[in-house]
Amino acid sequence: MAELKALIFDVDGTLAETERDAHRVAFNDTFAENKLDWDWSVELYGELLAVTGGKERMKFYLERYRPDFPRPDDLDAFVAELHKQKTAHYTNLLVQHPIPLRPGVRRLLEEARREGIRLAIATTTTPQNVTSLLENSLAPESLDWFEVIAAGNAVLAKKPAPDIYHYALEKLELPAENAIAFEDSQNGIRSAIAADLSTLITVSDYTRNEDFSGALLVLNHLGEPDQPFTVLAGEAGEASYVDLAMLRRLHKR
Ligand code: XBP
Ligand code: MG
Repeated sequence: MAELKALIFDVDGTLAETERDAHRVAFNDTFAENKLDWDWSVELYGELLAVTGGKERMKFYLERYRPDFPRPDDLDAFVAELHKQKTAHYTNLLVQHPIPLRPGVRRLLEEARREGIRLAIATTTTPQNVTSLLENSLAPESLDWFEVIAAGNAVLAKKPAPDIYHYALEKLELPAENAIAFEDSQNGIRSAIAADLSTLITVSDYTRNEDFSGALLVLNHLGEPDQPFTVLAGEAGEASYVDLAMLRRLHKR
């Protein structure tokens, strides 16, 4: 069996619960500022998350929910400008109100660093958003903890396409069998599995009822010594929090 050499993390929903109180709020602030009568409720946003990527999500919203909205001549440019503003709102928001990392994330990243396990990120979100989350919620220099940050438009086809994971593996110069992916959503696991990666799921607020067939394990979170995880699907053995020893055991199976 191949050795475990790298951990590849999704960002939104996996490292932190960023969707409802950060991405969604940044979209709504942008819409209000542009005097658009678009207001994404917590519930509607859950439906819009079916489409990954902020620009793609806005276009999906117009198609699905707003046939009445008069389309500008250049819709792509219009959406791109809104998205630029949304990114500015989002990154400011994370400075003003840092979103905490999910249980076990910091501990596992720190253990991986101590043990020489390589770290990477594979996400749909914009690179500035990753930087802002890491700097404000992990550590000011923590961007350097990751050898590869595969994000946003680095690839043409976003998740659930495998492209962003292929890209991350290519940059790591590793075959998929040497890594484990961490995801929180069905789009995410579809992307990782299509790139042949073993995938551990920690469900998030918006994704707990999604289909995670093919996951190595489905947990409520990574757990801490004083905050055990709950197993939602799969076999975790005796462990009550995810550490490298447990990941190596899972990876061997
Ligand atoms: C995350 C996303 C992102 C963010 C918005 O998906 O879908 O689109 O909601 O980011 P995943 P941008 O966790 O699967 O990577 O607005 O920067 O596109
Ligand atoms: Mg995610």
